[in-house]
Amino acid sequence: MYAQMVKSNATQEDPEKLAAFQARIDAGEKIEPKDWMPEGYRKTLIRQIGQHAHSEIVGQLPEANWITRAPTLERKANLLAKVQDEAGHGLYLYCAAETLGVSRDQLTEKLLNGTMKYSSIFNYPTLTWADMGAVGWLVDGAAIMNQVPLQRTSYGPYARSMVRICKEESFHQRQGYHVMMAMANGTAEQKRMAQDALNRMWYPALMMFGPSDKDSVHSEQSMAWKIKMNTNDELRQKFVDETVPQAEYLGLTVPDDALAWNEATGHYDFSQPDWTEFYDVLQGNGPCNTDRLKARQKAWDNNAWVREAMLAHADKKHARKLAAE
Ligand code: FAQ
Repeated sequence: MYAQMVKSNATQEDPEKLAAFQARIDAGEKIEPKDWMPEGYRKTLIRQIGQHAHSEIVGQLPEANWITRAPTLERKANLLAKVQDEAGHGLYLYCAAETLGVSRDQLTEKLLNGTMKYSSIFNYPTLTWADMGAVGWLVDGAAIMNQVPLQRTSYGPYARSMVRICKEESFHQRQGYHVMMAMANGTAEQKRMAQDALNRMWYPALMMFGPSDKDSVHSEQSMAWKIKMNTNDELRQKFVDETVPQAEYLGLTVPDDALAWNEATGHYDFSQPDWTEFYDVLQGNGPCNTDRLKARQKAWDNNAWVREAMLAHADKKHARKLAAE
């Protein structure tokens, strides 16, 4: 429905401009902030980049929850650095969105009033230290799978922000896998915790790639505009193919009885996540939706004075400048 709306909006725009724009995309050129772009392209980017930014910021919460309980100083330093990186990713992405004419405040308001989403994965709880391993390994692993191709996306500021983000996500994935290696090779209880974390995170990680291609609303238009470089199912399959051998190396079992290597396709066959659960989480009914939004609202309210002080300072500076002219 949204894809149809985007298309019909686009047809109201100058067909020559639209054709020239599409030709630039097809030729692999980057679109920059001051270039002409169809309104649907701008809106789609704001939606995707904004949701991505919100995910990075909300995504700090499940891991921040464990910083004070990390088992060693080294693990604490790694986790702290990772969580700080996620804040940085959010900022690069909000900046990229700002180049499209939307402010960070406007995007935050939409997050808080529920009109903008963030990734479903962050509505699941992190119950044990092993979850810090599973989040790094699986959640950052899925994020990288999605984001590496986005380094070639057609919008310049988005593509450039992805380059740095991907470098840092690789460290995140490695540190998560390192935690999983220690747990999986530790005591029987640690191995049990590692398996339990994999059991709980596997399907939510698969959901991160979005609904199956037949149900994806935006993929077709977003791929034509190179805002997305792959379909949701392509990336999900790639993730499964790369992650299953990593689970085997850990001596852990992926919680899917139907998982099997398929010689004919050269890929793993696997079970789809429960899509009813996915849409339920998107509707706000996941285990942690309320807590996550409450935490963001609290941070927004508590930091109001900082925004006001900055604005007052900017207003004063502006008034002084005007008086001097
Ligand atoms: N969660 O038509 P499609 C990270 C929505 S990585 C929530 O297929 P699209 C790093 C979708 O928005 C996580 N909503 O949509 C980190 C649309 O609804 P709308 C963030 C989802 O956009 C790690 C509807 O369903 N990564 O945070 C989800 O073409 C560890 C229909 O779906 C990105 O955002 C979902 N999983 O494809 C941080 C990457 N899936 O907007 C901290 C960039 C779909 O019409 C710790 N984004 N929906 O109301 C993308 O590549 C795309 O936006 C997809 C969705 C693939 C997520």
